[in-house]
Amino acid sequence: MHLDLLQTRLDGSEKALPQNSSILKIEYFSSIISSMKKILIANRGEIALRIMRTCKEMGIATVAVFSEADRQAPFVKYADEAVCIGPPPSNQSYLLMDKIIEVCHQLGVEGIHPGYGFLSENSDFALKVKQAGITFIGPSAEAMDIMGDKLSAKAAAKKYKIPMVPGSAGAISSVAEGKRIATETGFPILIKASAGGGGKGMRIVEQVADFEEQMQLAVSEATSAFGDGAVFIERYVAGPRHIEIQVLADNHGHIVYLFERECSIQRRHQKVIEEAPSSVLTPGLRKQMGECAVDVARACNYTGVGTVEFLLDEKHNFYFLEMNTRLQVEHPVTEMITGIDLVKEQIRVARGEKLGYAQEDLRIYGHSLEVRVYAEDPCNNFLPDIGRLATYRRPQGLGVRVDDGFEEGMDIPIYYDPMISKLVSFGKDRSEAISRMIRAIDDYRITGPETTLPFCRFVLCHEAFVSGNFDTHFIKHHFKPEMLDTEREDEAEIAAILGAKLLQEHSQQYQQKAQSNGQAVSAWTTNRLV
Ligand code: MV4
Repeated sequence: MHLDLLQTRLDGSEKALPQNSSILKIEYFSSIISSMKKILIANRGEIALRIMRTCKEMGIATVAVFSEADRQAPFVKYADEAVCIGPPPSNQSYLLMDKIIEVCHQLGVEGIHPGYGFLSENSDFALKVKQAGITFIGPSAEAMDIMGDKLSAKAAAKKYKIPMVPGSAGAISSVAEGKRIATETGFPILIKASAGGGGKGMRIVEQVADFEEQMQLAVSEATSAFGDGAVFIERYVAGPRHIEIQVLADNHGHIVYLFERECSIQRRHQKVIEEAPSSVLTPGLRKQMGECAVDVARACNYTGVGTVEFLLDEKHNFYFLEMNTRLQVEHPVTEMITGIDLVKEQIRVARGEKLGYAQEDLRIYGHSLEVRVYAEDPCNNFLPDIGRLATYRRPQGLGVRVDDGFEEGMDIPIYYDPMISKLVSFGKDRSEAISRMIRAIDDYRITGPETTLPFCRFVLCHEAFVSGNFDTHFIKHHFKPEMLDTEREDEAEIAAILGAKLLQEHSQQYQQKAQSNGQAVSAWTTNRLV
C-alpha cells in the first residue's frame, strides 16, 4: 500500500504526514507502530496485575519490578519479565526512581505505568522518566505540580467559574490575618495545609479564641509532614458528601468526564465503599459537576485520567476541593458503568492517540459498588491483622469482579498497605448491585487474618446506606464494633460440634438399646439415626 493512502494515522488522529521524504514517512509510521511495545509497571499487588492484564489485551509486553517481599506475588509471575529491585521497604525498592529507569534502559522499556501510591504523583519522577526518553503514562509533571498544591490548584481553577468553598484566597501569612478571614468566613472553619490532601493536616476551628493555637499546630504539622507550612482557610461544610468526577483528556484538547463516584463512606479518610453513579445526583447536577471537572482539567492542561474531588452540601451545592492526578483505587466502578477500560485509555493517550468518543457518546449503564477488603480487625480498632491467607477463595458469578494480588497460602507482607482485594459488584440498578455485593461477601472465604468484610457487610445492610441517606460521617454516626456479626464462623463451628455431640449421644443410646435387646450391632450401624 502506498504510504500516501494512510493520511489518517492508524489511531484515527489527523496529524499531517511528512510530505516530502519517504524515509521520513517510514520513520513516522514505525514510530506509531512501535510506540510502547513494552511497559514497565512501577507498582505491586492488585494494581500491577490489573495494569498488566490490559497490556496483554493490547499486545504490549510487561516488565514487573519487585521487592524481595513480593518474589512469590502473582503480579511477578504474570509479567513477561520481572526484576528484583531491592529489599522490602518501599524506600529501598518501589520508590527508587533511578533504579527503575535503569531497568527500563536495560530491557528496552518504552513506557512506565506508575499505578497509584508510590511514585504515581511524584512530578520529579515524571520528569526524570521523560528526560530518559521513556513515556510516563500519566499527566505532565507541570499538571501534577499545579494540582499537587491545593492553593495553586484553586488559583488555576479560578480562571474558570468553578464553585469553591468560601475562605482565604491564598496562604495565611499571620495569625491576625487568619483571625480576620476566619471571622469574615464564619465559624466553624477548617485550616488546611496547601501541600496536604486526602484530609492530611486538616484542623477544625469552632471559635476565634481557638484560632491561634490551631493555626500554629497546623503550620508546624504541615512543615514537618510536607516541608511546606503554607495553610489556608475554608468554611467548614457540615455533613457533606464526597463526590468525585472521573475525567479523561487526550493530547489534542479533547476532555470528557466519565461521570461520578460517590465515596462518602470513609473511615478516617480511608475509603471503605465507593459506588457509581451517586444516588443523589440528578442528570442536571451531574452535567454541571462534570463540566466543572472538565474545566479543572483544562486549567492545568491535563492529559490522561484524573479525578476531580468535590464536596456536596445538604442543599446540593457543590465545591471543588482538589484533583488527584493518578488512576484511583476505585476506578473499577467507573469502568463497570461506562464499559471503558481506564488503563487502556491511559495507554492510548500516552501514545498520542485521540479520544475515540465525545461526551454525547457516553452514558451510564447500571450501577456498581466497590468494597475494599483489608487485612484489618474491625473489632479491634481496625488494627492491621496481617499473616498467612490460610484459606482464600474468591466469590464468582454474574456481576462480581475481584481485583486482588494474592493466592491462597501467601503471606500478606507487613511493609505495604494491608489491602487484600477490591470486591466490585455490578447490577442493572443500585439494589441489584447491593444484593450481589452482599452475596459476594458471603461467598468470599478468607481465613488467617481478620478482614473488613463483616464491616463492609454491616454498612451495606444498614438502612441509611440502603436508602442512600448518608454523608461522610456515616461510620462515626452509625458504627460500633459490637454491631458486627463476626461470630458467624464461630457459630458454625459450635453448631458442628453440638451436632457431632448429639449424634454421638444418640448412637450410644441406640447401641445400649440394641444390646439390651440382645441384637448384634455392626460398627457400620452405630451412627445411624433412627
Ligand atoms: C472539607 C470538609 C468540610 N468542609 N472541607 C477531607 C479530605 C479532603 N480531600 C477534604 N476533606 C474535607 N474537606 C470543607 N471546607 C470535610 C472534609 C472531610 C471529608 C471529605 C470527604 C470525605 C470524607 C471526609 C471526612 C471528613 C472530612
